[in-house]
Amino acid sequence: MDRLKCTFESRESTTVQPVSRKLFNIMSAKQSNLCVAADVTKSAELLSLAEKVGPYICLLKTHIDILSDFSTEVVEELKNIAVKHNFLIFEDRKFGDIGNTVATQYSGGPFNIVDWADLVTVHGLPGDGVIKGLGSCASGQPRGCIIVSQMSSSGTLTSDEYIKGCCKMAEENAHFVIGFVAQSNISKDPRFIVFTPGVQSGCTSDVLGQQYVTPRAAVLERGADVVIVGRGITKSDDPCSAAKHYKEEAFKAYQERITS
Ligand code: 5FU
Repeated sequence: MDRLKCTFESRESTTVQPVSRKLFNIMSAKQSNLCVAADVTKSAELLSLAEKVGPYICLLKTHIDILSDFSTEVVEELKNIAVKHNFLIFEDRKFGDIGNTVATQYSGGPFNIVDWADLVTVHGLPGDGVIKGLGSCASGQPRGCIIVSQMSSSGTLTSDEYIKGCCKMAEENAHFVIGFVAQSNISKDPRFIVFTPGVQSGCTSDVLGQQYVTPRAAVLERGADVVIVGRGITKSDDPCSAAKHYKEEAFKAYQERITS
């Protein structure tokens, strides 16, 4: 079974990983493969954005450490909004240290990420101790991670060998790894979900090395399952309509892909 040709619905039954299953289910039910990168710096902005884009997304991605006024209340409120609009929460923490350190970062500190984020990102660089460390904190809650295998930024150091290593790590730790952040079709395995950031229509880069492709190119040319859109939505005059537009574009491209 080639990942690119399977429906999200059919892929749900290829895995027992609880967060993957839930995400496939949401993507099919909401007809959305859009993740919004909610890169805002105030809690009120984060909650207001989540309410506006909630109906159109399968996932909301946070960088919780950029909030200048973080409190446990904001994540409680975010969890309520996620339940209300049926999306998952994804903290893009990019854990990249030894297992023991990431375990304490995940389940402690000011953010206690394991308590509220369904998904987090990890770098493959440390080896699979990073995954085992995070997995040791989940204590029965449905949690998972995504391996950052390729980045969207110019000059990224992710060689082919590195990417292969990340894929092997995912296969060997499929109870906790649900997929990859990638810019190309790095895995045919229908269990794994490919998330592609660096997506925006009508803009090809920013001034700090970010590189963009359109949602259509991400899904049809690069093999994205989920497109991650940040400023294309958050900086738009109307984030709600922008989210609706990206949702429709990305899902249409996915439908074309599975039927072509
Ligand atoms: F792993 C990656 C990557 O390779 N590129 C990214 O851009 C993650 N990102 C994140 O996606 C980045 O940290 C932002 O949160 C988001 C992209 O935001 P933009 O505003 O659409 O450029």
